[in-house]
Amino acid sequence: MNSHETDRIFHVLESFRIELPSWGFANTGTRFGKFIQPAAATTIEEKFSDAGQVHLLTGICPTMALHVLWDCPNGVSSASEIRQYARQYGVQPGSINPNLFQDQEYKYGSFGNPEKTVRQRAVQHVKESIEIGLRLSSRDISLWFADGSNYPGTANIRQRKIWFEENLRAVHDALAPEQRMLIEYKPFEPAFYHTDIADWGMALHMARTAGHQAKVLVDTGHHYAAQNIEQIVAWLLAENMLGGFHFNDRRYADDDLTMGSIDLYQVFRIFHEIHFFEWETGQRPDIAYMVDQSHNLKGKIESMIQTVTMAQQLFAKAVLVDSTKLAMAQKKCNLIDAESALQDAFATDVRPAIRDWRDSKGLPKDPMEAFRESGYLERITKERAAKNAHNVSSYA
Ligand code: RM4
Ligand code: MN
Ligand code: MN
Repeated sequence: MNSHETDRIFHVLESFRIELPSWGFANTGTRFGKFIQPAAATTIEEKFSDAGQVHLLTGICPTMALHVLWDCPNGVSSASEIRQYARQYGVQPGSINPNLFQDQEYKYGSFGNPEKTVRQRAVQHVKESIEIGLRLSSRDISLWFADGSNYPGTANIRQRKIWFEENLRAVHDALAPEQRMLIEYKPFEPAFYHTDIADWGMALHMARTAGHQAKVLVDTGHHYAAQNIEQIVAWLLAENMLGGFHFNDRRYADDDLTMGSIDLYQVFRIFHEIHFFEWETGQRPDIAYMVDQSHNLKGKIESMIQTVTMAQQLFAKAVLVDSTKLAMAQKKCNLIDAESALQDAFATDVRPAIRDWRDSKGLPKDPMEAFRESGYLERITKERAAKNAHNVSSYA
């Protein structure tokens, strides 16, 4: 790697930040069962503490996403406690995720529920989440809806679309000017026939209908296996509608596997579209990079460090694509040169440059090694083992 490339990497790493999910530190599982880890976080304070460790060692995770039902049990009055933990552990509250899928009332949906009182309750919950966001000075409200139906003919799809439009407008109206609303989509699960916001086109429509502070959130696990995610990213960038990502990997469906564990090149191609957009337009899109993973079998903090360092590597590799050469090759339909521009960058070992960047910031060159040497895991395992023997949180 030449010094120009190292400079490029140093430059992009300055601004690359990725948010950690609070639920990634708690005991989670699959619909078949949960495997308890003695070191898993059992309280919101422990989640902040664990996220604080990841940030301390990597330097690029200053925020943690909160799930309202799991992390703010007292609604808006949970805010002061959370602010205190944020101060104590050096990680700020990140996106606020309302929970519109777990209560019994949501059996037939939330924003699309045929029962008006349930729809109102769901809207109220999102408004409360917006208020929590305001009190925590957190900007983004992330909306994921489990709404849908399991059997043909059982739901009025067009009517539900209208309810979604109305309710999304209503909650958008409650946003403060500095807040944003991110709308996530997912093709199936838990609904297995139709999902109300099933793909990026529907999410885009809903975001546009809701108002100018609404954007689309791309969860990389929420696509059919063969879908071209980077094309979706390119289109959303072109439309100025890409609000953020939930990163995770998958082999089959929404597997929530570690980012880059199955298809590194996919993530690289996504980052490339973003860098290429910036190079071409001179604009810096406002994208919230977030992790949405639950590790059932791997150690929670270690897998989070693994994820974050992988994200950083793939982001750095993507910036090495020679955009000038690529644009020229595309224009001339020089297919092999265009394709090689991506492949050459992907093949570059950026790890030495990233280690040097960490060193320049006073961060450990190898965050995983530093974590293993810190004794943190041994300490929390001792402290939490007894609590974890009885404490199982829900799926995340
Ligand atoms: C969903 C979706 C949401 C996440 C929930 C727990 O599949 O990815 O973003 O909040 O899971
Ligand atoms: Mn998600
Ligand atoms: Mn998901």
